[in-house]
Amino acid sequence: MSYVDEVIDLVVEKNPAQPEFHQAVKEVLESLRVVIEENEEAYRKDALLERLVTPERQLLFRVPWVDDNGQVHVNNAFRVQFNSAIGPYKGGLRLHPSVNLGIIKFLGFEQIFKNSLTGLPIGGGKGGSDFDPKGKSDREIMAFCQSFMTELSKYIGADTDVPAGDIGTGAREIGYMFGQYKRIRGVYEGVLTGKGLSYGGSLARTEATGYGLLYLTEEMLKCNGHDIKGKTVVVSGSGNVAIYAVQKAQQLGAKVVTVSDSTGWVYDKEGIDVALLKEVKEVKRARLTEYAAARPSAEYHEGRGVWSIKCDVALPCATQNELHLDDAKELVANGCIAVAEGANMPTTIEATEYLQKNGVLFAPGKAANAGGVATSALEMSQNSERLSWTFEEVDGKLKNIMVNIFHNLDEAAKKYHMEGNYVAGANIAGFLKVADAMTAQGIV
Ligand code: NDP
Ligand code: 2IT
Repeated sequence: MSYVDEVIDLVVEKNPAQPEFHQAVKEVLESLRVVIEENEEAYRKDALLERLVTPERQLLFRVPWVDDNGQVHVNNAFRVQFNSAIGPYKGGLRLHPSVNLGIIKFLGFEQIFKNSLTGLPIGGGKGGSDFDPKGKSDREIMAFCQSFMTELSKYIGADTDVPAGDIGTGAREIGYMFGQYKRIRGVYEGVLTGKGLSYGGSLARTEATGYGLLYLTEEMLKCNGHDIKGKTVVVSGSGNVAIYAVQKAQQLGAKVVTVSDSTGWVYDKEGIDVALLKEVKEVKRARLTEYAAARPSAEYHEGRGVWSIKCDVALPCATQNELHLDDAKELVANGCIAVAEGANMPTTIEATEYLQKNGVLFAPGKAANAGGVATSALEMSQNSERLSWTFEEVDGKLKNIMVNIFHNLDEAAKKYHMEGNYVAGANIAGFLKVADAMTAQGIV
């Protein structure tokens, strides 16, 4: 049996009931086959793949907190420190009821390659909790964040592990966590990114993932003879990534006609009104029904349906496995030319293969959404030198990073005779740097 198949089987056997983790490992290892086969003897001897798929450290802890009625709740929390070959662990914290160890491991595994692709010195990690921030008061959110950080603070630090936001964790949560870390550890350092601007945050971090997604999409389209200008775009999600993807797409001259949340979706034939979307989602923390109620050109639909709208470009920006094979078929039938993943692993393996087989340009999340973590690394640099750069400076570096990422994928795919297969390109380019660093550092 080939080394790749052996390790995939091992992962499935040793990590039962973690389907998302299996999926992420399969997707990466399958596309590394050619590279692994070239070096099979050396990699096997060093158990390089077994080490790559096994986190360096996994922290599981309980988070007790008190609600506004005096009732105590207990949540499960996780921090998976996956791989530190090229830098301190770096990756977000997800707060969502669906969070479990398998979800955090899939995200942490993806993060290794994504962080490598940025070209910056950051290793892979991820964390979070099954806490549901929806409907909680500010005091309840603070109580949870403080209790969570009371335990997490023992394991992180500006040079060891630097968490950030993800689903359910935004500026408010990062603020409460930073305050508690500083209080417990007594150190003022860049231990978290996505901080507020008044206490060490970076300009353009809020916008970075969505903007970066569009910079990469623009470059991918350009290199394939298309222009983002004038294109019709469908976006899923309406959180941090989706909002700034909509904004940048519009700035580049595209028309974005959809957004969604976990209960429904909006089709706005006039194009999404970003100011209204921000008011509904960032200020009021309300549902999309409020957007539709305030906007005569918008239709609201319950359930899912974004991918049924005719478009040129589709940008899944909500969550994992939200774009299925049937959706891919509908996109192709409607003439979609490009899909770029703002979320982590939003497209199922079958849907990805269908899109690629049918000539749709496909940019995987670990490349397309790397602008968020790349800008987090820029926040770390600013914290280290105790300076803040201007918005234009950060945004300019972000754009360069995204354009470079695209060319690195493109070249890696060409080098291994898979031209246009950006999934393989991303996995290969991300892997080679990590494998080289792991090999150089010996058996650790
Ligand atoms: P937010 O919490 O800001 O927004 C998440 C959005 O996705 C909301 O609209 C939410 O709807 C929707 N959503 C979440 N879970 C589900 C679900 N199970 N089913 C349907 N809709 C869902 O998160 P972000 O925008 O930060 O993250 C979105 C994606 O982007 C995630 O995959 C994340 O890992 C990824 N990502 C984020 C980065 C960042 O910098 N923030 C960087 C790189 C990737 P509702 O409000 O109803 O729950
Ligand atoms: O998935 C991701 O890359 C993030 N949630 C951002 C991580 C970070 O450290 O900024």
